[in-house]
Amino acid sequence: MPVDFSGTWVLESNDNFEDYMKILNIDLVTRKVAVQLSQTKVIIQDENKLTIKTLSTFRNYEISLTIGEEFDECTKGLDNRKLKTLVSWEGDTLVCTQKGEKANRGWKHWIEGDKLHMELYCEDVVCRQVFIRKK
Ligand code: ECB
Repeated sequence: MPVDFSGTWVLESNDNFEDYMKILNIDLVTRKVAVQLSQTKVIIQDENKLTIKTLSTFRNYEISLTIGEEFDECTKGLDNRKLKTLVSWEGDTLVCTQKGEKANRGWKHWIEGDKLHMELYCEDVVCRQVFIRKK
């Protein structure tokens, strides 16, 4: 296990989230609500098993997976698409590819100090999120 992402992480900055939602065809009213939200990531990492909960006052989203094994993801409550998802290690970075209707879709997570970094990408759009570890 290169790095342990386990913990509770609170959103500190959310760069370009609006364009990420647009490229996923999220409607205007939902975007206006979602862009204002604080998000909290609760991550449980146990060997090669990973649970990531993304929590907010509006909607929650949770995935559980085995690193290195492709699985079926349905982004229920987000853009409601079906994906073939694979999460792997690239050094100390967790890299996710989400194969489906949208090209070049995925995300990356890495840790710098007490910050959890995330890049969410789809087609030519990149959203950058930074979370701070909750004590
Ligand atoms: C779940 C909190 C955000 C709720 C936003 C509600 C509506 C917006 C609809 C779609 C926007 C697309 C994504 C929302 C952004 C973050 C949610 C999880 C993104 C993700 O794939 O996180 C991975 C990696 O941490 C784990 O699922």
